[in-house]
Amino acid sequence: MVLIMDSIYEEMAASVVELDMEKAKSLAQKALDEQLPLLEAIEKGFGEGIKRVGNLWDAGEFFLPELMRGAQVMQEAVDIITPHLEEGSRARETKGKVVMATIEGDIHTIGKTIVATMLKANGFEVIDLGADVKAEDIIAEAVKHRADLIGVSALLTTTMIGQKKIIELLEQQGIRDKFKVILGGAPVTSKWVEECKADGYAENAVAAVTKAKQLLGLS
Ligand code: B12
Repeated sequence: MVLIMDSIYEEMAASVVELDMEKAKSLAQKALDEQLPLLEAIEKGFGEGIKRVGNLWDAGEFFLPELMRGAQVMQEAVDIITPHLEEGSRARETKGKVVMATIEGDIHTIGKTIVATMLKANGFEVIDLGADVKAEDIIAEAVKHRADLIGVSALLTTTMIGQKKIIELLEQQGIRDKFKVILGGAPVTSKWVEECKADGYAENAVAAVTKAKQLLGLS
C-alpha cells in the first residue's frame, strides 16, 4: 500500500514539474476518489513537485514562465483537494481564531494557504487575508476579529523584515500581549523567530497546527 501511495505521490510531483495541468487535476481527483490521505498528497505529492520546480529555477533550467506555470498547476490541484480537508471541521466548536497573511511585498500564497487550510481542518476559525498584506492591516484585522493568533508567511529574504515589523507595531500599540504570533515560510528559521521576538515557528502545516494548539494551551 505504501509503495502504491509513494508512486501516486511521485506522479503528482512529476505532473507539477512537467507543468501538466490536466494530469495534476486528475491526480487530485484520484486522491479524493480513492480516499488517500489528503494532506500527505499535498505535501509529498504536489508540494514535492513545486520544490523541484524551485530547484530547477535555482539551477537556471527553468525561467519565470515555468515557475509561474508550476505554481498554477500546484495551486489548481490543491484547490480541488482543500475543500475536502475542511469538511470534517465545520460542525466542531472553534479552537480559536487565527488571522493569516503573507506579508507586504510578497505574493507567495501556496504555503500560507495550506497552513490556513490545515488550521481550519483542525477546528480553528481562520481569517485568511491573502498575500502582499501590510503589517498595519494584519494587526488591524486581528484587533477587529479579536484573534487569538496571528500567522505571518514570508517566502522572500527581502520581505521577512515585515514579520519583525508585526511584533514592533504590536509593542508600539501596547497590544503585544493580546496575540500569539507565529511565523513561517521557506527562509524562516527558529533563530529568526527568536530575533523577531515572535512566539513560535513551524516548518510545515502539520507542525503549524501543533504549535498553534500549544500556544493557545490546547495541548
Ligand atoms: C511557487 C513560487 C513562486 C510563485 C508563487 C505563486 C503563489 N501563488 O504562491 C511565483 C511564480 C508567482 C513566484 C514569484 C516570485 N518568486 Co518565487 N518561488 C516559488 C517556489 C518555487 C515555491 C514556493 C512554494 O509555494 N512552496 C511550496 C509551499 C507548500 O511551501 P512553503 O511556501 O515553504 O510553505 C510551507 C512552509 O514554509 C510553512 N509555512 C509557510 N507559510 C507559513 C506561515 C506560517 C505562519 C507557518 C507557521 C508556516 C508557514 O508551511 C508550508 C506548508 O508546508 C519557491 C522555491 C522554494 N524553494 O521555496 C520560489 C522562491 C520563494 N521565489 C523566489 C523569487 C526570487 C521570486 C520572485 C522575486 C521572482 C521574480 N524574479 O520575479 C517572485 C516574487 C514576487 C513577489 N513580490 O513576491 C525565491 C526567493 C529567494 C529569496 N531568498 O528571497 C525562491 C526561494 C526561488 C529561488 N530559489 O530563487 N514564486
